[in-house]
Amino acid sequence: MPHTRIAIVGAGFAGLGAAIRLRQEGIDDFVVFEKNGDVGGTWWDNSYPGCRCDVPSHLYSFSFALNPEWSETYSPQPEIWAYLRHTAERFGVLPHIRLNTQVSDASWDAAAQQWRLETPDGLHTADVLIGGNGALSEPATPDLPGLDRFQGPAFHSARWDSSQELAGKRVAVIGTGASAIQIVPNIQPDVAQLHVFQRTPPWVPPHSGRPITKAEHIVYRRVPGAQRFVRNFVYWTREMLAYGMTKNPRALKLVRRVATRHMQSQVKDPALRKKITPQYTPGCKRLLPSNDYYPALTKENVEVVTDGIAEIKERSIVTVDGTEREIDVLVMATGFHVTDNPMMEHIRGTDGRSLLEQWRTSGAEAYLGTTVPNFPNLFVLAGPNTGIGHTSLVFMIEAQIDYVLDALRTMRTRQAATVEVRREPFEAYNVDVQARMQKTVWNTGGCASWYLDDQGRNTTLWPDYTWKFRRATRRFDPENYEFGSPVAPVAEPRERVEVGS
Ligand code: N01
Repeated sequence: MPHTRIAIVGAGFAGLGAAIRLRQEGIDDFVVFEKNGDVGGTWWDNSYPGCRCDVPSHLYSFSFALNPEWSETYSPQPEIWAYLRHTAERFGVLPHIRLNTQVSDASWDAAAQQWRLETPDGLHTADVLIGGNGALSEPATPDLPGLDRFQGPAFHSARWDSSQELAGKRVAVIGTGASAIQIVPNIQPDVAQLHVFQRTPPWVPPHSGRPITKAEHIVYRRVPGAQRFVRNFVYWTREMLAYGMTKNPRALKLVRRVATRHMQSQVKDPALRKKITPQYTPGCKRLLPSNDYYPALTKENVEVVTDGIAEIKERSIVTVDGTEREIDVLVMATGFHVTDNPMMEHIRGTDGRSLLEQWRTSGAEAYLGTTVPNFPNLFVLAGPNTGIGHTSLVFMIEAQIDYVLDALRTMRTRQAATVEVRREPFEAYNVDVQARMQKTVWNTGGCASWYLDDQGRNTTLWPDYTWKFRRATRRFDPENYEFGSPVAPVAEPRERVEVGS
């Protein structure tokens, strides 16, 4: 059976970042399993019109691979994907990656002290498992009566069907989240009619994105430290938002004022304004900066529908007020399975129970978002309570990767075969996270969001400044872990996988 010291699941920012940093540590005995046909994770999955990051690129990139060539301050998806592909190549991790290889199950084998991974190529074992499969990887399609009866093209925003010509068509977009507000202005000029089905309006402040000038490119290429200076500046200005979101939601009044003025300047029709004015504190759901979303809603071929959807028919959508709208194409910009990510069901720990089963009553919990009792040698990247609503997730992922590398070093120096977080620090940590969460805008802002699980518990976001997470993960803390000694040598020699160059 093929065996590596480490197996990584996913080749997005998290999995690639881990792979690169392992190589930099001189560790080559690892493999990355990626379900898609190429690297990039969410930046491979999402290719809908107008897809771009809403965090500035200087910050939304690896600290060890700044890119002086970003064309805009907020990069479009093709550029972010190309950056990830190029970075994977540049740091020599491509030979480690098995594309089109979905890990369908991962179980801890207590006797062998290994993870057993089921892949389409058969079983693979690894001493250590790093989960980089991402929170926004499983599209959620709405549970609408009659959806399967629809006769025209219907697809999720993260599975955009570019073979479908939208020009001249009647299109429905369900949802008004981060994906929808980028799709709507980008398809509006081409389609005959656009029905935007809104359940909850977003707060939309002005967008500050702009092209990066030639002069800036020259400076970034030639002046060491210039881009890092801008990155730090962006980081600290973004961190100021964390004060309002996590400490004092009243401070978000300014955001409310700016976003309200933005809407008033772009939307003149009072009836439309009324429909799209949110009734919750800004930041409770993700803030969605845009300069072209509101103008698109005011166009003659666009209708914002706020009546709930009662039924989908072969060629139409019927709302609860009985109105039937004929459509040709249905776009579901309806988000992802985050707190109910199906992968949780397929990772099994010491007692054979899955993460889903372990988390059923408590909700998703990990120590520093990374390690879980009963799941030895498992490190989850972008795990529970590591998401953020105001800055770059790459910052959090890199902090976790440093922590994992230090854990691996500690295992080596202690000659430990296993490492598992102790229950007391794990519980104390999660009590503290939830206590801090009570003050945040996500819990007090009066909205429902994908940040909360079905018990209303926020298991997704980090409830503080991100530098505090960085500080907490800077060094591995062996006192909070149990270490296991190696078992007796395995009788049969194991087949080693040749990976890496
Ligand atoms: O998904 P969402 P998303 N009937 O869950 C609605 C990242 N991201 O793909 O608000 C009718 O935010 C739902 O309504 P409601 C970013 O982290 C980043 O847009 O629940 N409507 C909502 O309007 C983001 O937060 C970028 O009432 C239904 C929408 O669908 C995350 O991905 C770009 C419905 C879903 O919004 C997810 O964003 C894109 C139903 N049955 C994504 N079910 C950038 O960096 C759901 N909705 C720019």
